[in-house]
Amino acid sequence: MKVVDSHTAGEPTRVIVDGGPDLGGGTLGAQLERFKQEHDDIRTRVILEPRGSDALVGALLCDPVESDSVAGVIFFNNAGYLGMCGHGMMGLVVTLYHLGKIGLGVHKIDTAVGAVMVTLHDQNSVSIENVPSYCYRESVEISVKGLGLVTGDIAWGGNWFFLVQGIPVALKLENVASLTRLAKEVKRALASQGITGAEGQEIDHIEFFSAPLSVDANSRNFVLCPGGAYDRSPCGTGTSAKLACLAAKEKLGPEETWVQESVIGSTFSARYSILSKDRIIPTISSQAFICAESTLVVQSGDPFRDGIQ
Ligand code: PYC
Repeated sequence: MKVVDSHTAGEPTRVIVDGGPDLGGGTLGAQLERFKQEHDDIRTRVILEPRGSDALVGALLCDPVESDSVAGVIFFNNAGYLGMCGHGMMGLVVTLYHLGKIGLGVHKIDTAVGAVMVTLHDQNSVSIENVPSYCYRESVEISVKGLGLVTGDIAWGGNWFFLVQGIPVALKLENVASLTRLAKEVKRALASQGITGAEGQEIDHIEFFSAPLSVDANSRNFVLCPGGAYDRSPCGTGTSAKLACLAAKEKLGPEETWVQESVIGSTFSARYSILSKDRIIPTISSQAFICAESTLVVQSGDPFRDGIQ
């Protein structure tokens, strides 16, 4: 299997460019379901140690579904499958350019949750127009072990997020272990108190916010991903969820710039346009860099051929 690795603001993406599973066509939602049911060993082989790591997001390059799209993609990680992934989409776009499959300019890419318009400005600089995003519930109170009463918003940005401002631990790299523990408690509390996305979906991303460290940013975040790893980037879908909440509270106007800083200090620049009364279209910009072009090998007798589970 041939893969190309990149990172977007520090968060890694591995694109399967050749030798991936044959998912037989149809919508990307149907192909994702077939991937999950029939080829989950490929997900674990690509993502888990010893070939991958918990932080890695995988992207299976697929044929486009819509006639004017340049590619399709299915995202996955150490825990399962993602409808959309912002940093991963930027990684995919620089990968397609690196492989000579697209040029600079505007392109459309199909995902399992809808088509996404992307603009490649130069070999590393990408903007993505994310899927419609919205704030589902504001100021939801939950009781969390180790934190007490916590108030947060629930929003969709291509994945489900619980967004909390003001955690009593600084959003710094040296606090990642404590932040991860607290975010897991928040996730557990949401599940045990029956708090879900709009149609009962699990809220599988937890996002903490604080004031930024850089004078050029508006906010700093820490994002817990579904498999327990933290996002090294400011999280594309998480930044989209944040914009949806800011828009709902009239704290950021259409086309105003919001700079979101990650827990490692990398940034995404973001803005939105209005789609309808309660839906926005976020545009997220950053840089992604190619790190490796590799062939994943499985030797006969390897007890960890499908990853360390
Ligand atoms: O950038 O949307 C994102 C993302 C989701 C999980 C990790 N990164």
